Amino acid sequence: MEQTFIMIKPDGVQRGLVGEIISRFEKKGFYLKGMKLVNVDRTFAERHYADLSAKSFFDGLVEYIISGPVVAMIWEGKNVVLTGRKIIGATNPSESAPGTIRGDFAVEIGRNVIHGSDSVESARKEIALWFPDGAENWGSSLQPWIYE
Ligand code: 3AN
Repeated sequence: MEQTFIMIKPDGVQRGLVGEIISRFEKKGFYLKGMKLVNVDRTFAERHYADLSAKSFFDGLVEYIISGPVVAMIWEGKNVVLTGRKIIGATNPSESAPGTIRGDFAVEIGRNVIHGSDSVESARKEIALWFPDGAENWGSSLQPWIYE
């Protein structure tokens, strides 16, 4: 089944939003397949955000991501990449709808609490970068109540 990479950024960890965010993905019906609290170094952060290296905000973005521990996760489920982006909300919190994570908990684009892969291909690359040993293998006995 489809997987996505979700990262709770340093502001989300420092503000005590880890449980709230995990809860939203769990309650939706997605499965947590990998999770770690980790401090990434500059080189790693630059690799994660390599596609944005030409942007004016790149240096600030890297500083932000290395400023404290992040929670890196693999979530699995039907259409989890796209649905995960909807749960997260628009990049700029002033445009993200109430009810989304950024809509409910963020004000600034440069402190927007959470990252989610933007495509199945990005998810594959990001999971390989953050979880080189892959995901955990477990199935839930409740699956028939969520998936046909
Ligand atoms: P998303 O995280 O919604 O996929 P991207 O990939 O365009 O958005 O941007 C990655 C991250 O870069 C954002 N989460 C945000 O932290 C930061 N970012 C994007 N645009 C800006 C901006 N204009 N100013 C500052 N930071 C930005």
